[in-house]
Amino acid sequence: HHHQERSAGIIGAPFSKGQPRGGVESGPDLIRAAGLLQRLQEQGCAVKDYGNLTFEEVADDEPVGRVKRARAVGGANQRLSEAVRAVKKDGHTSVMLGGDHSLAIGSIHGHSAAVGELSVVWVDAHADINTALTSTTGNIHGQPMSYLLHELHAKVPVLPNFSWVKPCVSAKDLVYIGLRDVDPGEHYILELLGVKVFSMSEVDKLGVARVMEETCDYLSTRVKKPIHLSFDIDAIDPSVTPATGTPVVGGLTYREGVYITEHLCQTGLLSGVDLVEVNPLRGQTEQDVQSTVSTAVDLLLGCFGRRREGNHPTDYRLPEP
Ligand code: HAR
Ligand code: MN
Ligand code: MN
Ligand code: MN
Repeated sequence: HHHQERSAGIIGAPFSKGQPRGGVESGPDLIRAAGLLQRLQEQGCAVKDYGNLTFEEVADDEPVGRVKRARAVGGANQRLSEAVRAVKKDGHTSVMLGGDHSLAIGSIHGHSAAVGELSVVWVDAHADINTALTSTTGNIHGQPMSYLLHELHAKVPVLPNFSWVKPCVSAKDLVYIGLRDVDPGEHYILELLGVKVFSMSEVDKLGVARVMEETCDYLSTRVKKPIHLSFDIDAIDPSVTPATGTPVVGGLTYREGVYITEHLCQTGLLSGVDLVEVNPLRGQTEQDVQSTVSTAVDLLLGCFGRRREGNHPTDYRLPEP
């Protein structure tokens, strides 16, 4: 059946300073150029494009301890948080096109500021839960969840331009899917907080259908909170989505990725989505970039009611001869 009741509010966040590789700031325009808006509309989804955010240049963004570009990342996320909050106030499901995964700080913060407590489904090869002090790289795209979790508040220093960030997610409301490259400090934190994790081992063991059933059972045991899906394209196997900054072998298949989005869509609770870490400069060939971008589009279509069995409008009429 038809889903005109769905509406997507799209925010481009062309930002790359949460990690060292240029190119990921082109993600939003590439995903749009691949036809995201038209294809969403064709499947009966209302779409409003809020355009791309612009970010201030920060002079003298010196490392804070090991953490790189804290001021730029803090400022960009503050702007993004306001933008996501506005999209939610307008009544849309927010869609944040990254950009690197540090942007989840502002996206989830703004989503929660608008609708209250969230469930977060984080689909990624990485846990992105390093604190500023456990991170060995200093890249903030490996840290966003640490700024958002109530339980880590006392372990996280306040970086310059981060004083606006207030933790807004509880560890019990977070589920990871697809992990296969987790740092020792991150593994310790996940165990300490008892976070629900479906690593690639669990995907292998249970299959994606059971992983999604268990994910939704787990998240809905108490009250049903709006779901924020933060999808890092590197969750998918690099044979399918090679154009990304930190590819890790052994990832989700295209079909498993799409299944995750279809299942979350069918809960009716999907309220905010991030699609991050598409980096055309990391592809070896044009085909690498094509495959990565078109997978990103298909994942987003799955979030808004696309079914592989096919769709038709509720008012569809067979032509009479
Ligand atoms: N865990 C490593 C770090 O903290 C690597 C993070 C990698 N990158 C991402 N995030 N794409 O999902 O830097
Ligand atoms: Mn339906
Ligand atoms: Mn990530
Ligand atoms: Mn990742």
